[in-house]
Amino acid sequence: MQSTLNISASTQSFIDLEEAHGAHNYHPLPVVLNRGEGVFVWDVEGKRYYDFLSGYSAVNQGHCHPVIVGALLEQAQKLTLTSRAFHSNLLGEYEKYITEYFGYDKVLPMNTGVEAVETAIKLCRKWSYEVKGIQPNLAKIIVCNENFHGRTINVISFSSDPSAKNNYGPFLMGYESIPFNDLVALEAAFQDKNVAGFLFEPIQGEAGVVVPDEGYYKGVRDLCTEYNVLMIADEIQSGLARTGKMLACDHEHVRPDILILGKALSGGVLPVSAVLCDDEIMLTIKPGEHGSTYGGNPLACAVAIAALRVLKDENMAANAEAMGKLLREELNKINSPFIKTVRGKGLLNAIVIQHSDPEAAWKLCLELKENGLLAKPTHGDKIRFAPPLVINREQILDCVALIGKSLAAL
Ligand code: IF1
Repeated sequence: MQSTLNISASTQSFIDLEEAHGAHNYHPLPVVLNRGEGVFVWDVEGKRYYDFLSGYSAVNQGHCHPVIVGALLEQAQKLTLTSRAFHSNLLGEYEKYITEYFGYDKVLPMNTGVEAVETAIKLCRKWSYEVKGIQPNLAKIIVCNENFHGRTINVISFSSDPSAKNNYGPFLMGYESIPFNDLVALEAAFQDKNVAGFLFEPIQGEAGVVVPDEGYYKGVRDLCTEYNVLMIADEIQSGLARTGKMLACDHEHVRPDILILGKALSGGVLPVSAVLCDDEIMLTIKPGEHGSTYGGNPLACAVAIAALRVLKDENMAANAEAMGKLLREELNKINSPFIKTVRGKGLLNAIVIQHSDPEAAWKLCLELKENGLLAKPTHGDKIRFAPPLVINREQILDCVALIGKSLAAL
């Protein structure tokens, strides 16, 4: 297939600026965006695209959702940051709202997803020494092969992805990795009395949208309860209505001991993350033992309340469930020889490409771009299809037609 790379001079000039002055830590698709609204983004040439990545599921509510942007603009003119050295009028209101929304005693507000993962790890370890009674510095956390939980040195210490950890050593200890979706391996790991917690993504995003077997979450919950190990669900990508329920764990009515949120907690407007758990765990951290300059800032509180409210007010989980089912059904009807698998839950989906050309997934994404749909390969042969949760039936059918047309060009 000839993937035409007709990049205009204007687009190229923006790309050249990044190339000259920015770190080369990404390899983006050759498109330069300057506007977003709902399921659409526009490039500097005025061309419109369906966004099938949604900012890696940070824009679940749709680009520039008016209610969320409205909350941002209103609060930005009042008070944006007090630091936690002083109280603000919004932090308590936000904390009440989000803890009642998810049914936990307390929340610890942070900013990026990986900061929330680090916070959850600190809470788990502290609880294991001060409540469970594990000997100091012996706490072990079980993680899954092919995990992705962020990019700090501690978190990549337990990554199994060479590109995420190569030449960043020395790494931190206290982690053991087992296969995802394997309850036998999990119970075997729990025989070690020093296990404090099990950190997992309910659906593995970066690994290419790997959905576990029915009953996995329930099995994890039961084993964690039996062995007094904290069930730590990283719902940064799978949460907030993305998989057709408010949380992926809701598909099996399972309640993690520690819930980690990020990304769409702000609707893609600014970094907001959170760790929720009950008092027995949360109150092991005393004043001065953890913090963050921006954690819980009033601007983030206002934005997060709005972002959470619109998820419910606009029934985005139900729409994600219905539109995701339609998307997978219609993709399977394309019956392309190049689609090996279609998989996902709600609007967190991926296709696995089979083709003699190792660059086929990338070339397909270039073709999709030409046809007005933006998506990006993950780990070579998988392409994530995760549009904003406000997408409607007509738009899904339109996108499937674009995908079919692009596949035909492969
Ligand atoms: C990149 C994808 C990757 C996450 C889960 C924590 C974090 C993420 C389940 C950290 C972040 C982002 C990071 C971004 C690409 C994207 C991603 F799966 F979403 F596509 F990498 F796997 N837990 N995921 O997915 O949150 O600190 O980034 O706010 O780093 O390239 P963060």
